[in-house]
Amino acid sequence: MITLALAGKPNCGKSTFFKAATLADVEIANYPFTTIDANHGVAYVRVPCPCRELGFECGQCTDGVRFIGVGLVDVAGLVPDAHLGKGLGNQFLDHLRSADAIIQVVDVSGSTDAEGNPVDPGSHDPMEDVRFLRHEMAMWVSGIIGKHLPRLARAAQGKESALIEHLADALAGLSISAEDIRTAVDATDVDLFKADADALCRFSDALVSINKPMVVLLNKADMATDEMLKPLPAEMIRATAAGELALRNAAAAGLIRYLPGDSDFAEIESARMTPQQKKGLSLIRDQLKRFNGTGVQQAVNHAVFSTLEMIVVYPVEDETHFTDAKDRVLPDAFLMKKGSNPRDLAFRVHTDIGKGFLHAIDARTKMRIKDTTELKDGDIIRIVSAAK
Ligand SMILES: Nc1nc2c(ncn2[C@@H]2O[C@H](COP(=O)(O)OP(=O)(O)O)[C@@H](O)[C@H]2O)c(=O)[nH]1
Ligand SMILES: [Mg+2]
Repeated sequence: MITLALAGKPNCGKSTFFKAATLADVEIANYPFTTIDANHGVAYVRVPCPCRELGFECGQCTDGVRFIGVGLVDVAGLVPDAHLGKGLGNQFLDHLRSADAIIQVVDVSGSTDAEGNPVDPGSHDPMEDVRFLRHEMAMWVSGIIGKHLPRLARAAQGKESALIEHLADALAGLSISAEDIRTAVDATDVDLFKADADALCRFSDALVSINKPMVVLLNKADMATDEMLKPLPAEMIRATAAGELALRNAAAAGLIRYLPGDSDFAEIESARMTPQQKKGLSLIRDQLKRFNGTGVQQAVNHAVFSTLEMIVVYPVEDETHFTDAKDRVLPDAFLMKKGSNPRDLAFRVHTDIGKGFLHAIDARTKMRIKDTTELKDGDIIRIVSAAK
């Protein structure tokens, strides 16, 4: 499963985001180090379900909206110099290992300092936090590489390709591949045999951005003025994790109708709401209008579809009725890397189906497609396999 990690300093709203996105019960409190262990949960990407476009109801989606699971890890707060063991130090960086991408949560209201302690709103520059996380990770990777490099360089006897292979073995625990290393070498022009500490940092920084791409979430935007937000890069997602959590709780309690990622909600039990609840919801509605949603769903979707370049593919066994053997309509939705082909899909369904792969059929056109055809987002595919 694709895994996203929530990283950032203490008190920026990671656990609030995690709880909202997973509806899991984790501690949320206004002091540093609330989350001591990484919390693993399941969040969802939101996509339009193909059943509506095809003119039927599949029974697997909510009003034509499909939610597909991705792993989410709530990494406990990182403070500057964590790579030197400050705060809870390397333990947190270790939690980032298996992540495919990182959602960096930033307190954009500027009401917490670099270590997450409450300060006057607007008195801390959020861009400082954006820079520090990348730096911490680069320094951490650089430390690991520096420890192994002299020995590996001797073993490689001047051959760069051998050194890259050895380094990939040493970094396998961080899910960094030889290909990632090669890309970082090419991007920085660093000679790994002669690299000094500076060059190694530069190289590590490139390696981290290739291997752990980041989406920046400007959280607590509800407490930030337009003037504070305006200068910040447009690709950074304006968000209110607390708003999303309140909406999901209200929806779970049956008070409102709201699907994660909606840009508005409908009140369905107005009579049951206290004046406070009404007021709270109305304030959240202002933020929904201001940012066209709470930013939580947008961040998960952005990480999966833009940053990681995934597509959604629907495998079926019967291309006429879009069903599986149990007559379930559009039973599965798989996230696959862009560039995947029908054979990759067959292996994803089952190793035996992959091994017995014969050909594939596009269920929309009922036409056979080549095993080398690149799958498109939203494709519905029947795999014909010798294995059944
Ligand atoms: N105003 C506002 N407060 C938030 C938001 N998200 C989280 N908070 C508050 O910030 C504090 C720290 O949140 P928490 O999720 O525990 O932060 P963590 O240490 O990064 O996990 C809590 O008091 C939250 O209620 C938000 O979007 N807006
Ligand atoms: Mg926390």
